[in-house]
Amino acid sequence: MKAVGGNSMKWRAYFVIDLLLIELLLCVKASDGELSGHLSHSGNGPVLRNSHIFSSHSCIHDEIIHQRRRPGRKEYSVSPQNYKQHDSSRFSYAKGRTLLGVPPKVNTMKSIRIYLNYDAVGHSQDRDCRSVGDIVKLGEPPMSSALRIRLPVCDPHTDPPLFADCWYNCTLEDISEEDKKRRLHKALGQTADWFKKTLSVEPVKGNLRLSGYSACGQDGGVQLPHEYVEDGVANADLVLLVTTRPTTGNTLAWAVACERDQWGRAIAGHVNVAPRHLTEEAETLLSATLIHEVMHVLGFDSHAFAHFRDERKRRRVQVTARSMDEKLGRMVTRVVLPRVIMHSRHHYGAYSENFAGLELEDGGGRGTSGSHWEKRLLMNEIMTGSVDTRSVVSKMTLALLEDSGWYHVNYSMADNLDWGQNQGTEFVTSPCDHWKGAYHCNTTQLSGCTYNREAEGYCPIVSYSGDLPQWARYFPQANKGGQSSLADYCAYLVAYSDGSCTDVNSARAPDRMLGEIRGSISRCMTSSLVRSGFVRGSLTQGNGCYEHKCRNNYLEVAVDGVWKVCPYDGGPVQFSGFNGQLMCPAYHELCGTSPVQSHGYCSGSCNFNGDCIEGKCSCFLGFRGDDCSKRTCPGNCNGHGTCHHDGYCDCKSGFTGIDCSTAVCDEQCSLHGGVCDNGICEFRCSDYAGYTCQNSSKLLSNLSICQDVLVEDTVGQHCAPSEGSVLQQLEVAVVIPNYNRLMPGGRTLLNILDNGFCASAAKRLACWISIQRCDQDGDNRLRVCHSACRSYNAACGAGLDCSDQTLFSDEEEGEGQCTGYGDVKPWWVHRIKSIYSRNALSER
Ligand SMILES: *[C@@H]1O[C@H](CO)[C@@H](O)[C@H](O)[C@H]1NC(C)=O
Ligand SMILES: *[C@@H]1O[C@H](CO)[C@@H](O)[C@H](O)[C@H]1NC(C)=O
Ligand SMILES: *[C@@H]1O[C@H](CO)[C@@H](O)[C@H](O)[C@H]1NC(C)=O
Ligand SMILES: *[C@@H]1O[C@H](CO)[C@@H](O)[C@H](O)[C@H]1NC(C)=O
Ligand SMILES: CC(=O)N[C@H]1CO[C@H](CO)[C@@H](O)[C@@H]1O
Repeated sequence: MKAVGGNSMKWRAYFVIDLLLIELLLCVKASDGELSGHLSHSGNGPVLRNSHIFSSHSCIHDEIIHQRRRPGRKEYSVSPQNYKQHDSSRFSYAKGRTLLGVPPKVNTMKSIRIYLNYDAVGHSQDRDCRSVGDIVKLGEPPMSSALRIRLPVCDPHTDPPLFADCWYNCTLEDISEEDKKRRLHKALGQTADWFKKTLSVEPVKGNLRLSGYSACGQDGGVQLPHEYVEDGVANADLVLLVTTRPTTGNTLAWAVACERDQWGRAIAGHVNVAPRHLTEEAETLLSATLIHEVMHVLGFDSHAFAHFRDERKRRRVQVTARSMDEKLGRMVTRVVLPRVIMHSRHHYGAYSENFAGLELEDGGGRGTSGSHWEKRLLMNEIMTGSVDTRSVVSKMTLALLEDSGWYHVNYSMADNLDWGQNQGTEFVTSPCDHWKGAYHCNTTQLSGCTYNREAEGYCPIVSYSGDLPQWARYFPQANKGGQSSLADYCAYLVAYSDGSCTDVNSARAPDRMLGEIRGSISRCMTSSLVRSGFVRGSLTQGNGCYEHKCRNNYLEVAVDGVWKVCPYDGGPVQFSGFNGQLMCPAYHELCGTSPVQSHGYCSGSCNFNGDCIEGKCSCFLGFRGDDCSKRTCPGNCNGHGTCHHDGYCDCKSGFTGIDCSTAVCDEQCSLHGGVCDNGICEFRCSDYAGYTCQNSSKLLSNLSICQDVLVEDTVGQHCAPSEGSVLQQLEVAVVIPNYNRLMPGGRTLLNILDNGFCASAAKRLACWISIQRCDQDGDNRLRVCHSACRSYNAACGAGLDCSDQTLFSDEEEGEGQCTGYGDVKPWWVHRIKSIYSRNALSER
C-alpha cells in the first residue's frame, strides 16, 4: 500500500461513518398476514380448578429489532480487535502436555469475559425515572410544543406489551434506589458468571477496542464512556452497558448488541432492566430473563445470523431457511445450522431426513420470524418468546451459539428440556392436533396428566372474538383454540395451579380416599382407584398422584406404601384394599435415562461430531470414522498449516479456520464498516437490513440526485434500500454528506451548477460509493472503480487514496467488475486533463 498521508486517513474515517449511515436507513414494512385486531378471551368452557399461573417475562427483542430498522436508526458498528496468534499460546500449551504424551491441541479459546458497566444507571435526564411523577421517554415519542401535554402516554400495564413510542409517568417503583441497584449488580454478576462457565471465545488481545461513534443500543442508548473509545477496555471480550429505564407490561428487561468485531461477534451491547421488576420476588425470574437477554446480545438475534461463521471461519451460506410448509399450511422459518439440527434430532428422536431444521417463532403467525425458538416445539426453553421460572437452557440453544463460529460451548451447562423429548419426527413436522398423549387435548371437559406427568392438568380451549388463521384451526369452530398464540394456539394439557404432584405444599391436599400422595417421586397417573367401600365422586378426575421408582429395569408404583411392579410397556395394576385400577405408564416414560433408541438412531450418537440421519453418521468437517470419533485435518491443512497427528491443523500466520483454508483480512477492513470473509473485506448488501440487490433501471425513478449518474450505469444491479422513500433518504443522509466531503472547500450540492467538472466528478463518486453495484450472485457490493477514483482526483485536484482496495478496485479492473467508470467521453478527457495539469501545477 502506498504511503498514506494524514489527509487520506481522514477520508477513511469519513467513509466509515458513511457506511454506518447506510445502516441508518433501514426500513421494514408492516408485516403481512397480521391478525386483524386483537383477539381476546371470551367465555371458555368449564374449568374445574384454577389454571397454573406463573409470572413471566415477555421478550420484546424482535420488536426492538423491528424498530431499529426504521429509517434513522442504527443497528451496530464494526470495530476490529486483535486476537492472539496461535503460535504463542500453542507453545505454552504444548509444554505441559507433551510430557504426558498428549499431543498439543490447538485450542486458543478461553472463558468469555463480560465486562459490566453501570455508569449510565440513573443518569439519563429524559429516560430514567428519578422522582415520582417524572415524565420520561420510552422509544422516540413525538415532542410536543405544549409542555404540559405529552402524548401518547404509556400504559405501564399493557399486556401483551406494546413497545411503542410514548411518554411514561414514573411511579415510586420505577426508581432504581439502592436496594434495586444491589439486586441488579448481583443478578448481572451471576449472569456473567454463568456465561463464563458456558462459553469460551478467542480472547481479545490487549484492550477491547470500541468505536463509540454514536450511542450504543436502543431507546436513546448509552454513550460509550470516553476512555473506552480512547484506551479500550482491559480484560474484556464483551462490554455490556447497563441502564435501568422503565418498560411496560411484563417485560423485565431487554438487550441488544451494538458493536461487532471483524468476524461479526458482538463486542458491546446495551442491557436495560426495569427497576419495577428488581424485587426480591422476581429474583429467579430475573436470572432466567437476563440469561435470555444476554443470549440475544451474544448471537441469538436474527440480524446476527448473517454474520455466523462455519468451521473454516467463512460466512455461513445458510443459517435459516424459509419455506412454505405444506403440512403446517403456512410459511415457516427454520434454523438449519448443523449442531442445532444434530441436538434437535437427539432431543426429539427425529432421525428422519424429513426433519430439516428447528423452527423459529413466527409470533403466532404474525409473519415476522425473529429471534426465538418456536414455543409450540420448545415450550419452556429459555429462548422462546416468553420466559418464566421454569425456563431451561437446552443444548439446542447452546448449539446455536456454537454454530455461530464465535464460541465453544460447555454442553454440561445445559438443562434437561423434557417437552417433546423422544416424540419423533412427526412431532416436529406435523401440526399439533396430530400430537399424541398429553401433548394434545380436544375437550375442556376432561382433565389428565401433563406431558411430563409432574402435574394434573386441564385442557384450556379459548373462544376468541375473531377467527384464528386458517392454519391454526384445529377445531370445527374457527375462533376456538389453545391459549397461547406463541404456541400456535395448540391445545395441550396445562397444569392446574394446585395440580402439582411433586409440590408437597400444594393448595390441594392429596386425596386419601384415592391413595394419593404428593412428593418429589410422585407422578400423575391415570387411575380409577378408590378405597373399598367408597365410590369415586363425580368431581374426581380419572387420575391421581402416586409414587414411583425405577428398579432392576422395571417401573414400580406405590399406593398406601405398597409397591408393585408395572408391566414394562405400561398397563393396569391393582391394589388390595382398593377398587378400580392404576394405569402404569410405560417404563421408558418415567425411567428412560439413556436416549430412547428410536427409529434411525445412530449408536454412539456419532460422538456428537456428526449428524445422524436414518442410522448413518455424516461427520462434521474435521471428523471421520463410522461414528465420527476420529479427528482429521481437512484437506491436509491446504498447504497453509501443519497437521498434528491428533488431527488438528496449526495454521501459518495469515490463515485461519479448521483447515487453514481461510485468509485473514487486513485490519483496515472493518474500519470501513466491512466484514472480513476469507481475506476479502466484504460489504454485503444483505448486511444492511432493508437493502436488496435490484435492477438498476428500476431504481432510477426514485432517485433525484443520483439519477443522471446511474442512468449511464443501468446495466446490472445496485445495492439499495428496497423502498422508494428510504432511497430518497439515503440520498439526503449519505450521498450529500459524501459529496460535501469530496468537494474541496465543502461546497454544497446547491451550487453544483457553477462548480463545473469537479462538482460532477464528486457527485458521481458520492453516488457510486453510496449505491454500489452488486456482483452476479447479487449480494456482494462491488468496489468502486479505481479509474473512477483517479478521474475524481484529476477533476478536483484531490488526493484520495485510490489504492485503498477496501473501497476501490485494483488498477486492472475488468469491465463490469466495479461500480462506476473513470475514462469518460472524449470531451471530458480533454477538460479533465487540462484541469488536472492546472491543479497539479498549482500544487507544486
Ligand atoms: C402521573 O401520575 C400521577 C399519579 O397517578 C398523577 O397525579 C399525575 O397527574 C400524572 N402526571 C401526568 C403528567 O399525567
Ligand atoms: C462446564 O460446566 C460444568 C458444570 O456444568 C462446570 O463445572 C465446569 O467448570 C464448566 N467448564 C468450564 C471450562 O467452565
Ligand atoms: C379427541 O381426542 C381423542 C384422543 O385424544 C380422540 O380419540 C377423539 O377422537 C378426539 N375427538 C375429536 C372430536 O377430535
Ligand atoms: C432490468 O430492467 C430492464 C428494463 O426494465 C430490463 O430490460 C432488463 O431485462 C432487467 N434486467 C434484469 C436482470 O432483470
Ligand atoms: C425501488 C422502489 O422503491 N421503486 C419505486 C419507485 O417509484 C415507483 C413510482 O414512481 C414505484 O412504483 C416503485 O416501487
